[in-house]
Amino acid sequence: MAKELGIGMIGYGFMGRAHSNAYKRLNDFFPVEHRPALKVVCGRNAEKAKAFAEVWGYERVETDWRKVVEAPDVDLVDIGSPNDTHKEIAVAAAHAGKMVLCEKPLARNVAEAEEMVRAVEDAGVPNMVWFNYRRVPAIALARQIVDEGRIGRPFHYRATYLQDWTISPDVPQGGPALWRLDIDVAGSGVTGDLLAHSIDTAMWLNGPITRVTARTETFVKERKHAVTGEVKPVGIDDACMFLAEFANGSLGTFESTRYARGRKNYNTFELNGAGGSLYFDLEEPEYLQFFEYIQKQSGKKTESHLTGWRKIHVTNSEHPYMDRYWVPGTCIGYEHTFLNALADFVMGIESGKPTQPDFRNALQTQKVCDAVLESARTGRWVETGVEL
Ligand code: SOE
Repeated sequence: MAKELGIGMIGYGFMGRAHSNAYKRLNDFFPVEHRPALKVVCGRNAEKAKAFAEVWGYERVETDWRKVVEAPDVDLVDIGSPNDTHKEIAVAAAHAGKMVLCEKPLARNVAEAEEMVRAVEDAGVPNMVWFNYRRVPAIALARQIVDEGRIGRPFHYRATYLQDWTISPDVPQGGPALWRLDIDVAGSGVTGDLLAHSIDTAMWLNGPITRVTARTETFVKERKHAVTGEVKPVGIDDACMFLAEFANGSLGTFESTRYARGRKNYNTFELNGAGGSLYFDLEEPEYLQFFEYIQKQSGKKTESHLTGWRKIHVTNSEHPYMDRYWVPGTCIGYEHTFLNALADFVMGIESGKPTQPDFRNALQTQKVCDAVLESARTGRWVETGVEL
C-alpha cells in the first residue's frame, strides 16, 4: 500500500535541485511503498523559493525553516542549505520527530556533528547524509569486489579530488552562490567540501583511517565579500594534501584543490592489494578498472601474456542499481546517484535495516576532516579517533 512521505526541502540551490529530482523520480524506478510528496521548499529569498517551487512542483514556500520543521504534513526534513545551518535545523527536526536527510559535510566540525548524532539517536528518527558518490554503480561494484575478498591484503589507497573554479582572485567570497569560500559558513575549504567525499568513499571501501598528517594552502589570501563588498582575509583551505594510515595496515594519500586548471570535478581513487587493484575516475563514471592477480598453480600453464587491467563497463543488470534502469551498455548519470541514495534510504525504512551513511557514520568522516585540519595547523601527525 502506498504511503505518502511529506518532504520539506530546505535550500533551493544545486543540491535542492539534485534532491528534488530524486524525490520526483523515486517511484518511477524503484518499487517502494513510500511516495514522496513535495510539500514545502524553504529559502531565505521568497521570490527565488517561489520560482523553484513552481519548477519542481512544491505545494508551498516558506522563508523560515522552523515552519517546515513544525509542519504536520512534513515527514522528512531535507537539509540542502549551507553548512552553518545544518546543526540547528537537524537538531530541531529530530526533536520534532521528523526523518532527517542532510547534505555533506554533515557539519562544520566534530562538535556540531556530535550534537546532530545525539539528536537523531535520542529521537530515534531515520537519518542519512547524502554522500552520493557511494551510489555510483561502479563505486558500489568496487565495494562488492572488496567484500568478495578479491583485493586481498590492501597496501595502498590513493585519492584525488580536483577542481579549478576559484583560481581567479576576482571570485568573491560569501553570499548565496559562493558561501563555500566563506570560512564562517563552510567551516573549511576543500577538506570539508571535496575531501569529505574522498574520505567517505575511502573508509567505505578500505575501513577506518586512524592517523593523518596534512598540509593545506590558501593561495588567494584576500577576497571581496559578495554581499558586503568588504575585502576580507580568506580563511578556507584552497588545497589540501594528506597522508593517512588505515586500521587495516594500508597507507593512503589524498590530494584536493580548487586550483587544478582544467580539472572540473576530477574525483579518482585507486586501491592496491595483494590480490588485485581497483581504479575509478568520475570523468568516466560508468567504468571500473580492475586488475586481478592470478597466482601460478604448479603444473598448470599460466597465460601471463594475457594478464592486464580490465575496464568493466558497469551497465549490466547484475551490476549495482543497474537492474532499475536501461538495457546493458546504456549508462546513467550524476543525478541517479541521488536517486539511488534515496531509494536505499527508503528501502532501509521499509525493511527496518537502516541504510548508510547515517549521521553516526558521517561523523567518522568529520573526525578525519578535523584531524586533517588540525595536523595542517600543527604540522604533526594526528589521531582521528574514528570508531573501529
Ligand atoms: C563543489 O564545487 C561541489 O559542488 C561539491 O560541493 C559537491 O559535493 C561535489 O559533488 C561537486 O562539487
